[in-house]
Amino acid sequence: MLNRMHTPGSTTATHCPYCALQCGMNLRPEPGGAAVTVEERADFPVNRGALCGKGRTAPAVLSSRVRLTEPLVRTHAGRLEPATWEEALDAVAAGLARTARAHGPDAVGVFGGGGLTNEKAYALGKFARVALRTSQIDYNGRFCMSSAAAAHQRAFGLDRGLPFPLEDIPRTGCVILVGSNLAETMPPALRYLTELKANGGTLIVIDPRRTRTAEQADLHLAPRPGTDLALALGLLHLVVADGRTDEEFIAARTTGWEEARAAAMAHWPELVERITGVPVPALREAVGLFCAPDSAMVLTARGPEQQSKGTDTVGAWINLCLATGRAGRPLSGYGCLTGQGNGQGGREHGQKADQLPGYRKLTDPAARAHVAGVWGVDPDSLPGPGRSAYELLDALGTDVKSLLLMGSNPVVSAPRAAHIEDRIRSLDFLAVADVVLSETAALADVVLPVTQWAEETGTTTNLEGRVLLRRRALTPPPGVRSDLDVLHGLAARLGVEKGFPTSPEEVFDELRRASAGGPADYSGITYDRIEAEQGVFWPCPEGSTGTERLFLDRFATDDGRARFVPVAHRDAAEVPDAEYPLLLTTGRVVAQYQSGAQTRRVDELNEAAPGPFVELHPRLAARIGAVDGSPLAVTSRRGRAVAPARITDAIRADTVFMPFHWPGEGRANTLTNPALDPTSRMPEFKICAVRVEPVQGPV
Ligand SMILES: Nc1nc2c(c(=O)[nH]1)N[C@H]1C(S)=C(S)[C@@H](COP(=O)(O)OP(=O)(O)OC[C@H]3O[C@@H](n4cnc5c(=O)[nH]c(N)nc54)[C@H](O)[C@@H]3O)O[C@H]1N2
Ligand SMILES: Nc1nc2c(c(=O)[nH]1)N[C@H]1C(S)=C(S)[C@@H](COP(=O)(O)OP(=O)(O)OC[C@H]3O[C@@H](n4cnc5c(=O)[nH]c(N)nc54)[C@H](O)[C@@H]3O)O[C@H]1N2
Ligand code: SF4
Ligand SMILES: [Mo]
Repeated sequence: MLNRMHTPGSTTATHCPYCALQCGMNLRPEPGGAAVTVEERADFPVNRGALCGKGRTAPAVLSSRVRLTEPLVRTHAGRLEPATWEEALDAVAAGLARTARAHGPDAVGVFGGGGLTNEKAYALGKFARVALRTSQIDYNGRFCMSSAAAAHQRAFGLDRGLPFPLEDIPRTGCVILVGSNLAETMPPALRYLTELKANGGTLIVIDPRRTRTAEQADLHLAPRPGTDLALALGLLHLVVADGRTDEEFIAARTTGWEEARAAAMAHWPELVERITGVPVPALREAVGLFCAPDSAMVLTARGPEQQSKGTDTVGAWINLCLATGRAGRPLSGYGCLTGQGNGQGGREHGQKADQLPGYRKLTDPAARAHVAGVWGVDPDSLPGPGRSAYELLDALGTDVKSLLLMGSNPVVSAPRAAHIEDRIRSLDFLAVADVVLSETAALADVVLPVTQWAEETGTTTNLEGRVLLRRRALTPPPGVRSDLDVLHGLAARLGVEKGFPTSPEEVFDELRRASAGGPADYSGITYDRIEAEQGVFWPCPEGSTGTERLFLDRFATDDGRARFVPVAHRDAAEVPDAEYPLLLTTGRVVAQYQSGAQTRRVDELNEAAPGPFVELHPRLAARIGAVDGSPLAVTSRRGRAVAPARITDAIRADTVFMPFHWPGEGRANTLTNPALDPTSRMPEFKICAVRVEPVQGPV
């Protein structure tokens, strides 16, 4: 085993705490050793030294001015006051145990996050099932890529975001990028698209807004939000009508084509134009660009996925790839750009409601037996599947009376957030482990201050399925402990003395055994190998060198064939009407991250993106009398938000856009619709019906 302690004064090679690109960076300790500065790490292939502003400024959140450095416990007077770790952990264990005693184990909930390392996500899932014996665990990844995950499973029998490394992108012939604004959400990855174009490849971007990403496109289609399913079906219709299907591939490598073809043929181009607002000639142009070269890719992100039909929508894009033979072949395929730092690994190791480590199913008796064996418990003692994230949050205060939360800030990021905030306030007991006093942590009975990325070691799995090692570069302040320490301390207090080690590498070794033989097999991956090889791609069974490219010989289904799924367009859960005549869509800006809990504490990022706004088209602005910079009220069936107008012709005139990074009156999620996709249970963050009007007088 390599010595993973850093040498004082030397730099440590590690990864950014934020998004799924997991850019490599070097951290250099400042004199005195209490802080670090970020330096370029040119040898890491994904970003080759490039970083966005969030990554560059990430050390600001390590400084004690903005972070939590001691546990807080709510007093009888209702205030959060400093406490010792013993007092805080005792209070959490007592709070959770009290609920379980009075109402049964399923009255205790656990909510995790896709930013947690693999080790933490694994330990949290085990803690829920073994120490709390609750089925009620889910995580914010449900809000992120769950529709793509479900569609992946359905079509390919396996869910890894990208089936190929990013380095393949510049060498394919055409990329269709659906609802991804990666110029803002993964800036260093824009290089792959510029290189694609330099190599003669073409880029099609599908987004209701002309984003910085769309500006790079050879062809930009701007459909009405919520109509991507019709758009994909319309393209497939044209592919069939023009005789551009790959019959040999369909016959050799797929099943279910006849039904999927029939479903697509019901979506003729003029109908699709009417639904999407994209003119037929533009549809034809897209088909021409996609089908002309020998290879092509479709990449989706949250635009088409965060819909109440996200799974079917991604399924339609996969059908297009399969029908044209653009899957399971070099430089071709469908991929999903995952979002959070460990958006991929966080969905593999058991913090999801229906899942055991290694992407095993909680309902599969063989999976239960294997994992129970590793955990040293009776398989029958493992609970069954629980509720999905929104359903779990919605049940707080009624069926679920106490909650342990690690790695999410739902008061800002959950759909229908005012209602969820009420639910959280109605809990008997809330414990939050965080690095800062987030809006959700501020409501807790106990707040546990934890170590951060640069202060601890652990693995993440980036959007390519590449397992990476974050290394400890800095000694944490004395008052904080790691999430693994927290789970160890709580388990012991709940009577489970063994099985929750605090060493990340020990947890990883157990995760390897628990995942062995499962779909996401990590058993052949070690910290030493990751260090030596710039990451290892899963699946990686013992003795394997890892799998950079999936599906080249066979898909991961029982018969090795990809499955077409027949899908048909349907409306969003809410469509505009006389009272709410416009569509609201939501998303991100480059300088803020997620609920903003971390990035809103960095001066440089706040200067670049100081607050919420409502993006709207000049025609709409003229119609309602909106003035650039003046406050607009946006009202949906869930509530009302107020933020300044930002007038731009880069958005459709029937749609307004708000970023979701801020709490308070500009909170976009006050408005959003929690209508769920029936398969993935993804809420419809990207579409709801609203009314927009200038605010008269003082706000
Ligand atoms: N700066 C920054 N970067 C981030 C994050 C962050 O918060 N800030 N978060 C990370 C995470 S967790 C994630 S999940 C990723 C998300 O990365 P992206 O998916 O790129 O981000 P979004 O802005 O949510 O959505 C992308 C685009 O979808 C478009 N869109 C809206 N509605 C529709 C629709 O109906 N159809 C289509 N086709 N497009 C639509 C929006 O206009 C937007 O430009 O970013 C990661 N990177
Ligand atoms: N309207 C709208 N809403 C959305 C979206 C959208 O596009 N539109 N996107 C959705 C998506 S894709 C996502 S991923 C979610 C994200 O939204 P959230 O789930 O709220 O994610 P973050 O803001 O990253 O919250 C992470 C919290 O955990 C803390 N934290 C960071 N690292 C650690 C750690 O190692 N341990 C512990 N214990 N805590 C840590 C951070 O300080 C922060 O408070 O938002 C969703 N909400
Ligand atoms: S692109 Fe993502 S991983 Fe890279 S520096 Fe920015 S936030 Fe960090
Ligand atoms: Mo996400």
